[in-house]
Amino acid sequence: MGYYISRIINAFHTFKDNPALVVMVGLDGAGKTTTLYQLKLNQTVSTIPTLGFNVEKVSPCKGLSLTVWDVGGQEIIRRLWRHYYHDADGIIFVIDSSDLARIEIAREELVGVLEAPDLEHVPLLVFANKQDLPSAEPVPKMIQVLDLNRLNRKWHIQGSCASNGNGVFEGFQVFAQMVKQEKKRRWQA
Ligand code: G3D
Ligand code: MG
Repeated sequence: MGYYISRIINAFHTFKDNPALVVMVGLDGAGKTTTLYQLKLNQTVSTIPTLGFNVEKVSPCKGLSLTVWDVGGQEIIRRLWRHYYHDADGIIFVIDSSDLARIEIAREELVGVLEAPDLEHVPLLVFANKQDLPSAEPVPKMIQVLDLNRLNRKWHIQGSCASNGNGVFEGFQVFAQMVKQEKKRRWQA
């Protein structure tokens, strides 16, 4: 078993009887599938194609269930997403930090996701991906562009390079802690 996956297993182990349901979204090409691959899945990612809408479902370890899809679709597809938000404990947003042409579209999609009533209080992890590319905007710039400081929820941004795994484990570890705290807060409420 790889070092990283065993660390992620530890991070999510406390959820084993009540898995954290996490949605991972981002524009196509942002690096979601590559990020999943870095979790060193020893199982096939199952892709469920519906009308113009591919959903990947993955449970890389006990305690973590990930549902992944591309945002940036038409309104009709946007309505389908809501079905997947239900009961989510966390959101992971993956963005291509080097794709300046689409950064504004990505920002709008993130705003749309965060407006979903089912996701009102859930923690957000942003992977500012493709940090290896010379044209990538650094993390502080991505915080500014995405206006993260204005969010009224727990969030964390992690610079990453999904193709070599840099930052992927670190991001998941911080995220697991945030999800844990939020679940606990809700149980106590
Ligand atoms: P998606 O699932 O969000 O649509 P993918 O995105 O994971 O399929 O990635 C889209 C393309 O970006 C892939 O290249 C992938 O290898 C590349 N990519 C993903 N993460 C990184 C990264 O951190 N750095 C760099 N340089 N490339 C990355 P292809 O050529 O297969 O389309
Ligand atoms: Mg993909």
